[in-house]
Amino acid sequence: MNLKKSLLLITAISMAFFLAACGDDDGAEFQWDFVTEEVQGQVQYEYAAEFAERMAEKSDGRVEITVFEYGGLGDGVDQAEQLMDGYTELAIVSPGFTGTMVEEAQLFALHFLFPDDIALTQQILDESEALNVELRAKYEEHNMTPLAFWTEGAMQWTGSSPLRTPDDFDGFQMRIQESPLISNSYQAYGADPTPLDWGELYTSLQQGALDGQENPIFFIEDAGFHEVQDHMTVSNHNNYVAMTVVNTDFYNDLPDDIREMVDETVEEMRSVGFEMQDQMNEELLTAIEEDTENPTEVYYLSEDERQAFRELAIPVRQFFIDNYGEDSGRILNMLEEEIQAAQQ
Ligand code: 6CS
Repeated sequence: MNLKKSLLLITAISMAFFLAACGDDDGAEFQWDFVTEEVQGQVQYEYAAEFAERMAEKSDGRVEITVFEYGGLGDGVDQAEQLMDGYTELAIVSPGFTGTMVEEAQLFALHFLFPDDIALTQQILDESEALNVELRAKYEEHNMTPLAFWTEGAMQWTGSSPLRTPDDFDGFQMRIQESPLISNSYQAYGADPTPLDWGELYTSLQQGALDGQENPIFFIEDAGFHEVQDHMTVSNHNNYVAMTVVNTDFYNDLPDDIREMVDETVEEMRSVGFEMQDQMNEELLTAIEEDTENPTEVYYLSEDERQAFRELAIPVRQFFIDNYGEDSGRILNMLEEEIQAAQQ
């Protein structure tokens, strides 16, 4: 992190503490910060806001949660680090941003791993022992406890040029989240991946510094990326997985009744979060298709076209096992077996 960013971060954290201290007057016994990587109207923020409301109600006002939009507390990596260090209590974290801390969590960067059926994917995320026991333990080594893994939708590509075959990625300047395995996944297609904070992405695409990016449809529309990209490819090459994460010490130190309320709310939010992303992804696909002011050609890859990408993506799994974390092979194999069983 550079000096300017560090100063901004310190100011933002001090402000948060100051506001929390001011809040003591209203009597809430527990005052927590819930940080998200998105802004109002987007899935993560709306999930956290709903979570906060439910906790306030359930606890009769004993728990007050302040929800933070993306932006005030640094980038995705900074936010994960603040949670790990206990500056914040709860966060929605994209595993991509923890790739250098929990190497095994990079498995979410593997393309064509989860089923195309998004409801089945959510069921796997809910029930997987590989994720909810094994990977959770890896995060807990870093003082972060993922309480839920949940989908924000299938990921699609946007580009300044059409993206239909691996050849179209040759030399393509692809924006990625800061995660080594996401980079490997795009290098396998011949692209030139560049990590960048999403806050700077619109301008980079607009100015042509980057050629394209990947995200779920709701995010592409809401962040306006389609306005500065002529093409969108419905590739369903991966699933955008987010995690509801708590600081481990904070969570373990909670009184039993309050911890049970947190767990109960996490359970309730599984279907609420799923519905939120489902509705937003559907509505905003229509919005992109009907936006005549900023026309974007929407292309649906055929199964044969997807197969050409899948063939290049499969060897990345071995690369992941060989290079990222001592338990990556064991956890990935376990997850692949769970996926297979769920599909039968
Ligand atoms: O592309 C990104 O970096 C952002 N995309 C989503 C769907 N949520 C937050 C994340 O930082």
